[in-house]
Amino acid sequence: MSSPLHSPQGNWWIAGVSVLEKTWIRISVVWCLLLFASMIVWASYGKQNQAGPTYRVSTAEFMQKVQDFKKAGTQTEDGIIPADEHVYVAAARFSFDGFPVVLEAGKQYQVHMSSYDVQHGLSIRPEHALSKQMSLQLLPDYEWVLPMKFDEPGVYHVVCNEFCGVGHRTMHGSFIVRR
Ligand SMILES: [Cu+2]
Repeated sequence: MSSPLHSPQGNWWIAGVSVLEKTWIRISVVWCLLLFASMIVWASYGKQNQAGPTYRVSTAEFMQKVQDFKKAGTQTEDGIIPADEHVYVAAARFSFDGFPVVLEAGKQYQVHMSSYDVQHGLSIRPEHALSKQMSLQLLPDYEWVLPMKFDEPGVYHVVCNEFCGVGHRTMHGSFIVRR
């Protein structure tokens, strides 16, 4: 009787592989190949894929864009940014720039994002459903333009989800979505 508590006897290392073990190896190889092939399907049809183009941009250039966005006064009388408008937000150690952003529910916006220094995260969580979360990564020198639409009005908290230093936990922003 073989037990893991006792040393195996004889030339156990050249004993043939059992049929059961061979079958499981075959099944796992086929499964690996299937998953590998389905990456092509996910990449083509998956809804989880990153959307929107990314451009090279210098930190100074993007800082200017965010400042221009904040100064532009594109908000309507009730403080809401009109649909299809371009929104510029950035992350830096240890705060976000450009927030709070007031948008209209159900309308699409082109959100331009970047970082002024190191890699940061940008997680968006609705206050009314904190278990829902969208997590993005922001990189310095890249301007990422992502079309965004918030279906329901409310406050959507923005936090950094990429540890970026001692003040990481103080990084907050918000999208305020109104009807
Ligand atoms: Cu951070």
